[in-house]
Amino acid sequence: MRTKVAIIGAGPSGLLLGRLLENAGVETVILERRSQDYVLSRIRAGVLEQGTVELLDKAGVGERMHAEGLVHDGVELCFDGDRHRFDFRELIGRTVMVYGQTEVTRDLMQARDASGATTVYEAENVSLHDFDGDRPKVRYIKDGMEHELACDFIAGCDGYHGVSRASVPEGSLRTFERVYPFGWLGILVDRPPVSDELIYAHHERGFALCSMRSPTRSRYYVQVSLEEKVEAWSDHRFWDELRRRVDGETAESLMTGPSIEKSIAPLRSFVAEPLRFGRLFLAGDAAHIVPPTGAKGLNLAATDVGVLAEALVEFYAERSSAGIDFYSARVLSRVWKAERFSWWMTSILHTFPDTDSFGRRMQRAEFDYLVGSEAAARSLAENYTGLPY
Ligand code: RFL
Ligand code: PHB
Repeated sequence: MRTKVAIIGAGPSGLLLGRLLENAGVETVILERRSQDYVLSRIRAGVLEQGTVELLDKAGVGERMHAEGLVHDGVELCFDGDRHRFDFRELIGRTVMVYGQTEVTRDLMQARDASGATTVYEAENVSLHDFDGDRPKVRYIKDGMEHELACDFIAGCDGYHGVSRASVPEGSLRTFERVYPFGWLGILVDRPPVSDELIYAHHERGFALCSMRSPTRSRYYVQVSLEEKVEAWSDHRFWDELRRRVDGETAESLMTGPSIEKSIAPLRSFVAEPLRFGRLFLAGDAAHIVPPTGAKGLNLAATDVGVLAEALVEFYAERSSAGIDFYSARVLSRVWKAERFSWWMTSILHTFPDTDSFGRRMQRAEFDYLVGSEAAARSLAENYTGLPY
């Protein structure tokens, strides 16, 4: 088999890249380790920046998002029970869209299936070869048979644990990492959200987040230690803990119910540099990880592949390598700013095991500054709704 761009991974970055390239007449094949149903069963991000919404529109997959997604004008931050609303529309004239990653992925999969482009699910033992020359190849096993896919370029969109970054020769990659000493325990529940907008709460018992997927489906998180096991958290225990961390009014209005999903995610900041090795490109979680506090992971993945698609289309249309040569630097400058924002949101909203009384006062002062200064509030708004690239 032969194609122009071999894409490893059918998460949001691989599927969106595939869609943008196919729309421009650049043929792709996607190789995904898991089944389609498995990919759709993962519950992850919930907030789309305006730029991500625009990119999904450009890709021609925005129809259901606009019909079912919820436009949010702002968010609320709550510090030890004091709640304050930040109105992004008023502050900077921008908004975000609440539409789950699962739905984005479903829309992209349906569009790809309808277009007839090739996606190989349950592709095992994917391995990358010869991307330092002009004729890269990808080998994989499907239904017990070995296959080889020849291509012009390989896009590594296979997440943090994927094979693409691991295939880069040692010494060619520099990595930067911070692992946080806690995780998020999240539940999904078929009950209306407690508020029209998201509430991010700091409490001495730990961070909590009230989020949503639709007017009838809510997503809630509490910070837990890394030693916690999900089995130790009955629904009852979860609701009790959440109530203690938010303000009284929110605690009283919570509509609780049986969880339909419950899992713990660790928090990490990670960046690999550079993002191009010959004819291999890294994009999305394969290239960088942010803690979810800033709601940036999926949005960074989308901007990466927006830039990469433009560069590859330019290569085929104009035989110019200017775009692909600039890909890594262009993407990384935005990635580092999102890393900064996600790290900062995480730092002020969570309880760290080694935070002393001075550190706690600094967290409170950050909150009071945001509440009291329009300049600080505008900075929060521009970062949360997405910096330009
Ligand atoms: P994905 O979604 O991980 O998709 C990568 C795909 O590659 C496949 N794969 C392979 N395929 C072939 N061969 C191999 N060797 C392969 N190895 C892996 C995988 O099966 C998978 O289908 O990466 P992508 O597309 O870059 O998308 C990134 C986003 O998924 C990610 O940034 C966000 O979901 C991060 N994230 C969150 N971001 C937010 O903005 N808000 C959130 O609330 C939020 N919650 C989360 C998250 C990530 C989580 N992870 C990674 C565990 C919650 C969790 C639990
Ligand atoms: C979510 O709804 O899963 C969500 C929303 C905002 C975040 C993180 C997660 O910052």
